[in-house]
Amino acid sequence: MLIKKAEIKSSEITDKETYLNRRNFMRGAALVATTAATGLLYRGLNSPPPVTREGEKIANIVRPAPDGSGFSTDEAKTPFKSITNYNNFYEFSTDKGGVAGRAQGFVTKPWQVSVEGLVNKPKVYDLDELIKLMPQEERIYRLRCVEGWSMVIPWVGFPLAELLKQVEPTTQARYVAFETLYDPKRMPNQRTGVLDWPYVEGLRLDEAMHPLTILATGLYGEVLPPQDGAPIRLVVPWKYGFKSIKSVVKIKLVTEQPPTTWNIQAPDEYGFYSNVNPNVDHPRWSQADERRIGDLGRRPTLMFNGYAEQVAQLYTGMDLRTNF
Ligand SMILES: Nc1nc2c(c(=O)[nH]1)N[C@H]1C(S)=C(S)[C@@H](COP(=O)(O)O)O[C@H]1N2
Ligand SMILES: [Mo]
Repeated sequence: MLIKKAEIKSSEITDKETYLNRRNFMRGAALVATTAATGLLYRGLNSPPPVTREGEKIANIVRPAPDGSGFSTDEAKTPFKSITNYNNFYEFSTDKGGVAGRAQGFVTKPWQVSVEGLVNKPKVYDLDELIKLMPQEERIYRLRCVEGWSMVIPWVGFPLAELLKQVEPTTQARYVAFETLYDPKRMPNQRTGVLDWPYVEGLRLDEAMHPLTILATGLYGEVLPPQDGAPIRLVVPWKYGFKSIKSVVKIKLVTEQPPTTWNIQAPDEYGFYSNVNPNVDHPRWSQADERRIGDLGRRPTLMFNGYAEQVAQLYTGMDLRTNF
């Protein structure tokens, strides 16, 4: 079973390499397409039309990320169109070009997030109420997928620490466990066994409290599109993209290291920590470089995805090869 699931993942890898080329190729192919057979091939391989901007503006972005704080990169932002049409969100599709179409119309109102476990003040937050409570900021972060591509995304969100402070973790709390919505009626791919549902993730408490760690509710100043994890998703910029769990409904403070979806799927390939690390290869491919979406060539991958100055001290004394 594990091997079978791992194979699905491996076919995804090929997909990322060919995405942009394929689009260009299909554009060319469409010009010479005269037969019905080619038409079929076209519909089979080409991605659905890109989702256009129709997002709702976020009203209460109270402050931009503080200047010179190292919180936002000044690298070129990845276009909205790419951020919202090249997605990993297995609840909707394992095809990165197909998520946007299948997630369209995903109903995110009302939405509740339960913050529970080892806390003095557990609470089920109504999302609208939570957003009003929290200081919403823009944070321009690099996102680096374990598959070897990256983007620069202008998120809107608030530090997870602000929320955790509200519920007062007890002294027994050492980890934070996150859970995505489980509702196969709304997330159709949850009817398949491609992953164990619901998608789960976890952080050590100090990682969760780090000021770079945010819960995002928007991007490009607009409400988060469904395909990017609406209405609220985690963003941990120094870790591989899969740690940044989407459409979160539960946040639980616990003592033991919680299970995480990709570690359950393929424990030899995906560890709990999953810090971006160019020196520790994935068993099936190098992690030394990456392709920034929109670029032709590849660039070197930076330690902790370029956030070493801010986060390296969280891991002093740890062997990052064993704790991969
Ligand atoms: N619930 C859930 N969260 C998820 C995923 C997923 O399949 N399901 N994919 C992860 C992976 S592998 C990546 S790279 C990022 C992609 O985020 P983006 O589509 O907004 O770029 O989301 C992560 N969060
Ligand atoms: Mo990913």
